[in-house]
Amino acid sequence: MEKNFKRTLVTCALPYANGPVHIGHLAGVYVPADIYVRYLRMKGNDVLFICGSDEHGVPITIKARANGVTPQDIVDKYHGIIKDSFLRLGINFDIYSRTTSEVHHKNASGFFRELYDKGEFITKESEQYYDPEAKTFLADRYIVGTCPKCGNPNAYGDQCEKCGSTLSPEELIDPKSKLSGAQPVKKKTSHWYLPLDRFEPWLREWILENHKEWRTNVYGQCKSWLDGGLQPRAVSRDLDWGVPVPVEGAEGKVLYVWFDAPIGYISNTQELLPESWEKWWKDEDTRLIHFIGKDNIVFHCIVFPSMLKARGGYILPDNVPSNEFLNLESDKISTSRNWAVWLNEYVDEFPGQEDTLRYVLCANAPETKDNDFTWKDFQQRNNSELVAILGNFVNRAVVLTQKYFGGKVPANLKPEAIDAEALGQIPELRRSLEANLEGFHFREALKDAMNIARIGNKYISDTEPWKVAKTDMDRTASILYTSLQICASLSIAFEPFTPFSAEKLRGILNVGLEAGHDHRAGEGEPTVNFFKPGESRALHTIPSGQSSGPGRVHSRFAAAEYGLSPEAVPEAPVFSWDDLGKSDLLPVGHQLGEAVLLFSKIEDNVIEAQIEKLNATKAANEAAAKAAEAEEAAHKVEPQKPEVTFEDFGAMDIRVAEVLAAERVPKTDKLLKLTIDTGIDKRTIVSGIAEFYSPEDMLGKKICVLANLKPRMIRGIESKGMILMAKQGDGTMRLVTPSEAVANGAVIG
Ligand code: B3M
Ligand code: ZN
Repeated sequence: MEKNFKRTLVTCALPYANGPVHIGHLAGVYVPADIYVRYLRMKGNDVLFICGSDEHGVPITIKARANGVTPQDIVDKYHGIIKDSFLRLGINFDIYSRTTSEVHHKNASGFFRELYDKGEFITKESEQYYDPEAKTFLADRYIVGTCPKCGNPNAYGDQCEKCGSTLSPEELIDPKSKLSGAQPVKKKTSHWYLPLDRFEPWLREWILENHKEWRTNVYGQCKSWLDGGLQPRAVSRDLDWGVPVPVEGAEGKVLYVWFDAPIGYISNTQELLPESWEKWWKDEDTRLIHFIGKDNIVFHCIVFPSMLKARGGYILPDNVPSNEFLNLESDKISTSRNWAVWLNEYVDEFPGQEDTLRYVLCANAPETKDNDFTWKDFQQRNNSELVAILGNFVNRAVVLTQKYFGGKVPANLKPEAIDAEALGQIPELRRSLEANLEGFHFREALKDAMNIARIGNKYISDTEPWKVAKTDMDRTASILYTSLQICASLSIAFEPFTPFSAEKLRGILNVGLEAGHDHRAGEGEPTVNFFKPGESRALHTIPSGQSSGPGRVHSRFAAAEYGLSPEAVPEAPVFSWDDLGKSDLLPVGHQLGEAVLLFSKIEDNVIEAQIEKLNATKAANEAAAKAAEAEEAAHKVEPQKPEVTFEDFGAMDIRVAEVLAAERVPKTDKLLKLTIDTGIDKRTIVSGIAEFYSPEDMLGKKICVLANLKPRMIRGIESKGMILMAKQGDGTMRLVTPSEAVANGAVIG
């Protein structure tokens, strides 16, 4: 059922603007999406690449409260950080906007209103927790209490982070509002629901029958949701942060964040292309692809499509590639535990090594199962793959050409079979690379690209031009000619994966690339990114109408743009994707650029510093966990003992007494010898309280004693009776003393 689409709309999950983006997000969503988009553009497809920040939702309001700032402050801060760091990693969205934008508020509001007017919603009244002091309804996250499963006193109304149980606020023991500390009360509230059950038969057919090609994890999740039966889902919330519900009498209610966020894809398209956005969302010839994380599957495959279907006239996703999770050093990535590699920190700490991260995250992408990121693996892949294979090969080919042929591509004077053999393997790898990219198998695709470099590296090692040069310059010329042709293919194949290095390589080879057109400049004629040979990134564009395929035409155009005469532009070839695998890409006599290193080695101390940073985080987390445990233990209460009779209790003679003298029992840590006045007599008691009280503390204290306990010899001292102590959950003990003046000998009971 392959359909020929005219254009492709690619969206990436909108990251929550309550923290920076980390490697888990990148590996799961943004790196693969960017690879895919770059590839399609190079193939000449018309692609629109949409993303933005998700700026509503309860976690943002909670973070704002915790920091004593407004939600707007939080989203302003993180939107800026996220946007900037994506750009610095070369994730080239056509637009990265935000759901607090005016366009989005209007659009999301309008979307709701349309469904409302069409009668697509049902309303339901329910009882929800309400904070009578703060006078507001409480989101589940705003209610804390004791977990009924594990006793954690700080469980949330939706989840216990200690034992991982999913909870509802009703289940919490002793629930409290996070806002005021007040005990929440149940109050009636009414909300709008999208009756997903109505869409179930249609969803079954659309997904289970017509999209069997979706990844097994995606298809499987959809199937289990559908098999479990769909329920109406609330699309509004009682909250003051979000898109207000555009209905009379809905004061204090906003759209549920998962209702408004996916509409953000449409809003951001509208913001970028106010005149022509509809063709991207309403024309059946547009292919829509959502790149998402696995925790977003239900929203993108079931809820959002139902919303679009209810609205009518919109296209639906053709595929929803979703990855599993990436772990960090064998531990789950966690924002709250700061267990992550943050993109904004990475781009600051590894300038010029953006591609290493892109490469490692793709090589290690959790496509079919959860995967682990380790700094050692990161170093290893950089040093023994990027540096030792790709970088080393290119460097040898170019440096030797500089050395023997003045940096000009030599003529193929003395070809041998091994040359054709090496070059002959590339077209097959290209086919595999394309099939893998088109099938969303990015790890495999990267292996294909890397295998081209392996072929080159092996070829140059086997042919040893540095030795041949001593005796046979004609043969040396052929070897370097062949090597440089492989380099030219690499400059094309690596553009989707490691765009900074691919561009550097084109500078070294002194060539250009047709990277396809984007829409960053907004409307109008699609344009072709022209990478001027040897010049740094992105540059200038020329109207696509004037581009007529690969060749030298483009450099002439560039010349004109730079005010040069076409003749002044050297014979610089400009490649397109279709050139990948050709064996005569670089013409004889073509002057190469400067031989700079493509990748640099990452030293042990750099990796150690990163591991050190994680260890510090781990230590801080452990200290915090310990403190929490101690706090919890202090509140732990022993279960009740078996029943006793009135008589059992009455048999005990408990009295108030006074400490007359106190000293340590020699050679013990725990024992105090006390002389006490019981009202009946003065006697000696040995008590194990020296850990908590010094002899001076005890002097003159009124205490309670069990007076008729059978005497015992302790360390050679006869102890007559026992002092009553209160033992706390953490094992510490405090004296039980009468709170008012009581005479010695007074009987307790
Ligand atoms: N912000 C959730 C997430 O980052 C959410 C994605 C929205 S996509 C419309 O997991
Ligand atoms: Zn729990």
